[in-house]
Amino acid sequence: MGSGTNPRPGAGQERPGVFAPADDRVHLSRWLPPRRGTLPYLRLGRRWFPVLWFIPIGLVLLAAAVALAVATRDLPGIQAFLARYPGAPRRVAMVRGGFPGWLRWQHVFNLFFLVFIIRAGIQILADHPRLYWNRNCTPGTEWFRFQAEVPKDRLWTAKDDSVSLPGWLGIPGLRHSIGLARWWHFSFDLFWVLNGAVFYVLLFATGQWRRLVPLHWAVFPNAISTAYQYLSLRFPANHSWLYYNSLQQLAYFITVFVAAPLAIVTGLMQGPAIANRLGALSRHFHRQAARSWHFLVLCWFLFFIAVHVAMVFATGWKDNLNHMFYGARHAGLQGLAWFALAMAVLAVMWLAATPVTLHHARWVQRIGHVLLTPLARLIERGDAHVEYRPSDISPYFWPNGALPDSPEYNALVADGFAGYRLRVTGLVEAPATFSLGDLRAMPQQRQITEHFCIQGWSGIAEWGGVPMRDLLARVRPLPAARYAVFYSFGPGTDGGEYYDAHGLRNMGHRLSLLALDMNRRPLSVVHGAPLRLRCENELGFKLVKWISAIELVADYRHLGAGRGGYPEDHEFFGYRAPI
Ligand SMILES: Nc1nc2c(c(=O)[nH]1)N[C@H]1C(S)=C(S)[C@@H](COP(=O)(O)O)O[C@H]1N2
Ligand SMILES: [Mo]
Repeated sequence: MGSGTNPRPGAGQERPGVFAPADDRVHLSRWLPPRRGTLPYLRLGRRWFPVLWFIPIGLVLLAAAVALAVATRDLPGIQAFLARYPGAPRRVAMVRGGFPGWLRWQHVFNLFFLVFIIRAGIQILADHPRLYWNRNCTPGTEWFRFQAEVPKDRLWTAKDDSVSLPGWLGIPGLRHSIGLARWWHFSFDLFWVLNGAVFYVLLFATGQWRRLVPLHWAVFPNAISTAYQYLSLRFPANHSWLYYNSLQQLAYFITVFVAAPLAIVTGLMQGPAIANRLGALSRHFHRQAARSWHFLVLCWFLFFIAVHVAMVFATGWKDNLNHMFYGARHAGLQGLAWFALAMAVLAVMWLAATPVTLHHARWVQRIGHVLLTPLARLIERGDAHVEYRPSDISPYFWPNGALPDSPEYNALVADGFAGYRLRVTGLVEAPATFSLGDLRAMPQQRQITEHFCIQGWSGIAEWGGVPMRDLLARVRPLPAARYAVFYSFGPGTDGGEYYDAHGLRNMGHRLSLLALDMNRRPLSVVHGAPLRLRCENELGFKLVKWISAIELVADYRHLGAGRGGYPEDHEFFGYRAPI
């Protein structure tokens, strides 16, 4: 067991002994049991179609297109078209010097980063294996899923809905391993964006941009001409050393200047701290739209990679590999050798990613934390919030987490929470307990806001209750107090009580709320009765439900495994989660 096994002396003064031991690696026996999803399905109108059908359909269409192109190639009209548009504009701009070293290295880095971004991205998707064009995530309204329909006869939480992936595909494959997958996804995003930024700069500094940026309208007919020539199986001459044909140019241009920026924007827009900054825009370009577009960009990348690699090999693999992996126009097998070496390194990294992540989960979390916390801080700055209209309230709101089932909690439910007392203790001048009546007697605030679950679903609800700033004013934090720790009656996924810590500054935010009501009714047990936290610039896991006590502390490192909360300790989530 790792360093987080035992609560250190003085730990959790408010709730001694509640901390379940959290290890620094993943134990399969203590993780959520595996659950297989379905094959991917796409909804067209009211019917669901298996996505795999589209592969044979696509191949049949491709074969038909090839047959048509072969049969028509010698028709005079076609010949005239091909003569007029041979495959690239006549005054095409050429580059000098072929493929310089920086470009070749960036190409390899880009490939390496993208592979892990894609694998971790699919893992993230598997935590809520449904995509929607509407913002409410109501079951049945998805356009894509790889999970069965949501059962209606029993409580089905978002965690129940998550599915396992094979470890060679996802990182690390386990069900609800999104905490670890996000470190991979975001860390490699960072590398990928830096690599891409250097690429943009060098591209325009060196004239290599001429390869990628179309300068004539004639690229469109020329791209059609190129596609036709490929389909007719008489390929145009390969001039890649000097310039790209119009089809290549368009494909690369879309990938570099459309898909890549779109991936970044739609990724960022899924986080509450960014989405809540967009004001009116977020009404239309909401999280689920961003998520769907993010997935479509993934589909483009997968399609691009498949066609790109196929064409590299079909259009003169020896020269092509020499261009991009050896930097020579014509050479022997050097390009192939370097390519093979890159693929071998990639294969080793590919195979190592999942086992390393499972065995050294805390290190993955630590490294990710160091790389990404400065960015998380930046994103959290300022007052990000969007409030909605009553008509925006979601008809369905996914439930999440394991319900409390202790005798203590059940007794409270049985008497309608009449015996409930919220204890607020720790580094405060005036420790206090509050009954629900006391809390309802304080000034109440109502807010209609969007909930962002880390797993991917979201929903809008109206929350009512006591602003945290008013509660804090009552107990008067001591100068040393820096965090408010929220303890829960509910258990975490791996046993022991759920808890989470929040910086006091954020707790003073206008919309940080101790909620008693959801949609103008007292909280239901499923959604956190009698009391839950709302904090609108953080992901859902930080919004503790079934709150039993609040403790103000100077530091959270002595609590549990010291990462600032239950999912942080046990599921390797990040403490700051604005995205
Ligand atoms: N005590 C406790 N609070 C919790 C959780 C939990 O498992 N236990 N899950 C969190 C997560 S991951 C989310 S998304 C929200 C879900 O709130 P809801 O059930 O009202 O949708 O509660 C958060 N608060
Ligand atoms: Mo969540």
